[in-house]
Amino acid sequence: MPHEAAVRIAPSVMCADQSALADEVRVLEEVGVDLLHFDVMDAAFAPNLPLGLGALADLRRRTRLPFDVHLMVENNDWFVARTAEIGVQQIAVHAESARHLDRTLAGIQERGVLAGVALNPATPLETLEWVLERLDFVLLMTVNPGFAGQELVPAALRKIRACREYLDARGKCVPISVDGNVSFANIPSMVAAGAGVLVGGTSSLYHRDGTRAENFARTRQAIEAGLAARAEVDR
Ligand code: S6P
Ligand code: MG
Repeated sequence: MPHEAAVRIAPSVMCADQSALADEVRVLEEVGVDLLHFDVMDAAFAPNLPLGLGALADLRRRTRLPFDVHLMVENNDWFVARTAEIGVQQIAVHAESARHLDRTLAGIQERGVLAGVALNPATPLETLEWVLERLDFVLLMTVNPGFAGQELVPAALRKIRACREYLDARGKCVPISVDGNVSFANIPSMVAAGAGVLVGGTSSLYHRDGTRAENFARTRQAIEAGLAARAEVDR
């Protein structure tokens, strides 16, 4: 499998204490996370409203970490314009809500932002076929969008593996982000299957039993186990 070896860690900021986000971002930067994952919803496409654009803009001024925005909204183009203005580094839009997916991805890239397509658990990988040229990354939902603390959907690992094979077969070395129940227990298999970015929520980075630093170390250990398993398969 010719995919990238480094696996990056992206904490899901909606899982933090929302009254202390500035401190939270400082701690995450100190422990060494790679990027910050922001779930932006409209209570329509996904039934929740965790983070507002004002908070996103204020946090943008407080850290150098790249911002990874996961849009779960109906009006993608409006949110793309607003979040790009804030200075985020990558934006994923859901294929299920984008009426003009190609145009929306082009609009993200024209603003100098990396463009990703997010797929719900039941959405086929073939949805990516005619936007491959626009794709900077793929975000695979391994739970149904809206909430933290859910169980992995049954087909999650099979889909990560299939997605890696699908992209590799087409010469697309772009990373696959995985989002939903990316737990200490699930990380090794997710990484072995080809996950390149781990969105960490209540089941890993925000696990209630550990500090952020302890959870980060456990996440790294789980990644190493996954990379070792991946190397075995590649041999
Ligand atoms: C859910 C959202 C996610 C969650 C994350 C929570 O719609 O896209 O980013 O915040 O999945 O992680 P966990 O470990 O609680 O499932
Ligand atoms: Mg997300």
